[in-house]
Amino acid sequence: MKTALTGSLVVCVAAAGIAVGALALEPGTPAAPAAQPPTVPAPPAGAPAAPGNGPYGGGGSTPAPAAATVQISDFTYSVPAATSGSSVAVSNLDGVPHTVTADDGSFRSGTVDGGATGTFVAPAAPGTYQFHCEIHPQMSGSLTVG
Ligand SMILES: [Cu+2]
Repeated sequence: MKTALTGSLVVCVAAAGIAVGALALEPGTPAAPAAQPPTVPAPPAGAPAAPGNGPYGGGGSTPAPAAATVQISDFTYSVPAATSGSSVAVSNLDGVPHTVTADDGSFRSGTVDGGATGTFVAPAAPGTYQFHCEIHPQMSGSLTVG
């Protein structure tokens, strides 16, 4: 019995060995696959127009063609700085006519009806110019020309 048992074990071991050998002879994992494709680079970041530079702006860097507008409301002037020699608009928000007339006569808008818009040309020489309304002497303001 003992011998038989041993023989059986041997057979089993041999069988196992054969099985192992068969496994070892089987083709293993295929060779390393072909070179992997290089990492696909991220799509180039195009150069879309930077926001704010489009035709609709947004950056506020493009001044309106009319360099400045004097607003008149409630018999009061709202005066921005003006560029020498530039055209300055006069927007009369009141219901009555006004004028923008330089005290020294260097510029004058003429009569600007209520709700209308007029213009005058800022003096060429930089400085601060006092002006008034020819229709309402109590109205006055100053225009800084640079
Ligand atoms: Cu007036």
